[in-house]
Amino acid sequence: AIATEASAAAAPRGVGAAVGRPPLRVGMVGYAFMGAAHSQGWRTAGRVFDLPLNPVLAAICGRDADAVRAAADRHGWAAAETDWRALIARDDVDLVDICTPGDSHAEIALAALAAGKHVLCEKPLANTVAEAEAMTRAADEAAARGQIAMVGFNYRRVPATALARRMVAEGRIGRLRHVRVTYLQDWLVDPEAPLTWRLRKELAGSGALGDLGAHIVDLAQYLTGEKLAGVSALTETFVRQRPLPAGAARGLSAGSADGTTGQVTVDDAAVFTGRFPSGALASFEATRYATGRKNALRIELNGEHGSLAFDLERLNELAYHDGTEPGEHAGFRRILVTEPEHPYLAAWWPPGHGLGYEHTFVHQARDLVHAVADGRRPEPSFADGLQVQRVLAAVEESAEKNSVYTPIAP
Ligand code: SOE
Repeated sequence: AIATEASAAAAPRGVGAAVGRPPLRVGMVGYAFMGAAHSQGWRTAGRVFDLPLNPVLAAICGRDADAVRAAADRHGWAAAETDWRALIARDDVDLVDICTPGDSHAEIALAALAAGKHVLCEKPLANTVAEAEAMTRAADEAAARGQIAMVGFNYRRVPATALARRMVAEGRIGRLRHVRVTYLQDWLVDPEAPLTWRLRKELAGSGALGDLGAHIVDLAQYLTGEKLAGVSALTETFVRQRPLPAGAARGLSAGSADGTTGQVTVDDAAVFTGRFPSGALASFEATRYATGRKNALRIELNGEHGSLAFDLERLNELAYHDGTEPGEHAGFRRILVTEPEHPYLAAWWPPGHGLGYEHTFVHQARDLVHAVADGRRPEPSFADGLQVQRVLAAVEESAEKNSVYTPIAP
């Protein structure tokens, strides 16, 4: 046979590897930004990675019949439902993927686990610690029946952050002293930006704290392998009244104002410091008001023997300083994280042909499929999601008390 240009040069190593394997039939609730990102993950994982089960996009669910049908067609889902209970009841759904606002996470996850389904739930796990506790209890009971429950902290699945985790665990930076994390966006800088669901406590739970802070708390704890012992925090809501969206406001800034305003009931920004059990100090900043910063997640770890730094805007790179090198040639160097030896990358493109944001969702789907096939508790588990929720609650409590140091139950 004559190799075509596509097959000879461009095909990723694992193309089609899961096709023909037993199916893992996914039902997804939600079809906005995260729904699109997760669809991409489910659609692609089995075409790139050699998976034991082949993800099948069985059914997608949303309240608006026309919109969910259009989303099903656009993203490749076989069926569309308008009631999540009907989605859970379907015999052709093995796993329920929850991509809705936080106010419905607990109810959907509990029902799905009770119905014998595996569950993937977007972050933050829930809107309150009590909900997250109930979800974790249900996940533990379901685990005994062989069901899997995972929370979607996708930034663990950037090859460079996974490599950083590996390097910390190998002891390459030694005893940890500092963790410095910021997650900066600017989509609320305009005081006329509409009051979408993300700005309403009853729907979103909290603001920048739960949306962005949850990511950086999880990432910091994942990279260090430690859980925060306590925090001191400040939060602020800079603009307290905003125009109400006229229609259904989707995404980060869509929707048009009709003249009436409503109250913002969540934080716009959260700044906090924390202590790890090892004695390392951490600082965190999560904001939607960092003018010019679109999705800027940065983390730096300083240890006794070296440092690691990651910047989501350069996600194929990891900066590493080996402090044991002679001062003469020491300094941060850039590791281009595109080698087949790096996490996730053996299945993708040749070295130097980088990945992007969407691939974190492909890797998330890949890892979850393996966990389901192996009957293994995946990470991050619901218990991990609950612990992050406890950190968020401690941040709120500390901020209410003007930054009083607030311990976090282990
Ligand atoms: C909006 O702030 C948002 O989409 C978050 O909800 C996501 O979790 C983050 O990855 C990107 O920004």
